[in-house]
Amino acid sequence: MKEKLEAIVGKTLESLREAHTPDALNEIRVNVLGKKGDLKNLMKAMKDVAPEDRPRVGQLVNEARDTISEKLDEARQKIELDQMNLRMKQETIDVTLPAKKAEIGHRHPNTIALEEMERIFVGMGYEVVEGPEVEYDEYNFTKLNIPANHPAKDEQDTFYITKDIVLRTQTSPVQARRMEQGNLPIRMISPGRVFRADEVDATHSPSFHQVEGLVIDKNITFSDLKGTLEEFAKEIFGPDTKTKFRPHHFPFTEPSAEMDVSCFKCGGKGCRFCKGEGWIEILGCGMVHPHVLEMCGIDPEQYTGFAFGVGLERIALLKYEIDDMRLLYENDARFLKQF
Ligand code: 2U9
Repeated sequence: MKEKLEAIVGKTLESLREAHTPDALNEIRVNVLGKKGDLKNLMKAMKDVAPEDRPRVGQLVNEARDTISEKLDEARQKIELDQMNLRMKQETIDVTLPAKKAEIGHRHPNTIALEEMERIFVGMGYEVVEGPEVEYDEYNFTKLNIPANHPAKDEQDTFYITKDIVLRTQTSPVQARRMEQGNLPIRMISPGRVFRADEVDATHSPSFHQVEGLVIDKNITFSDLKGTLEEFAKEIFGPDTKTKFRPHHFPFTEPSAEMDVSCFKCGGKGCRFCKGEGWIEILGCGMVHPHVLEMCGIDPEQYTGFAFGVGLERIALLKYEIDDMRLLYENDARFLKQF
């Protein structure tokens, strides 16, 4: 019996030396100490031991079990330590490496300019209304006094989805829809993306942004238009800014004008920035054409109104002195961070 026990202990210690994983240890534990393990099997042979020898043999079995348990525990601790050391080696962090910088984005110059414009007009009591970029030809052209075969349709040549549906060339259809809803008076601006079949260059892009404005009420006159846009110019380009209105033509306004502002670089004397003119063209505007009012369900005998349209990129380029529109679309954070 004693020899058998010593053989089991010896064999177990030998296999423990070969075991390098918790699974291997577990297997040894089950094979030796388990229900059907070597020690249990040996215990079954107790019945063959003389009764007077049984206590001594029992003690030997207990000692053998204790030794094996102890060695198993030691082996487990050693394996855990080895695994930990290996992980520590593999997962070492090089604290001398430069840390990865968290890149923080920046508001786009268009967004900064738009928020500035919204602040100015909301301050004057205007609502900000957005609308669909894909529009019916009817809302983009016809209701704005640009019927089929009108030459202005050529100027604003756009992308057709179907014969009747286009990518809008202006945000005016948003105002036309608002007018149809009634609920007068109206004081609104409609910012958004517009599309034209233009070639890309320093001042053109097939997709750009506009902010259009519309005021409809009783007794609105050209002086309301001038006062409002003068105030806007002073707010956005500085209090010393002067304005000049030149006659122009748009199908949807009558009379129509373009507004120039005095050059905010040279104060109007003429410099490289304003190409020696002293003035910079900013926006188009005019009194809403009575026929447009009518087509949008408003009685031109009772109501009048003014409208204007600004290229958002144009404002951003001027305000931040950027000389090429393409820079606005490259998404280069080093460029965008400057504004
Ligand atoms: C309705 C009636 C009239 C909007 C207007 C302009 C003048 C204008 C251009 C500025 C630069 C377009 O982005 S741009 O190329 N816009 O000159 N827009 S008046 O007039 C309207 C709008 C809606 C119902």
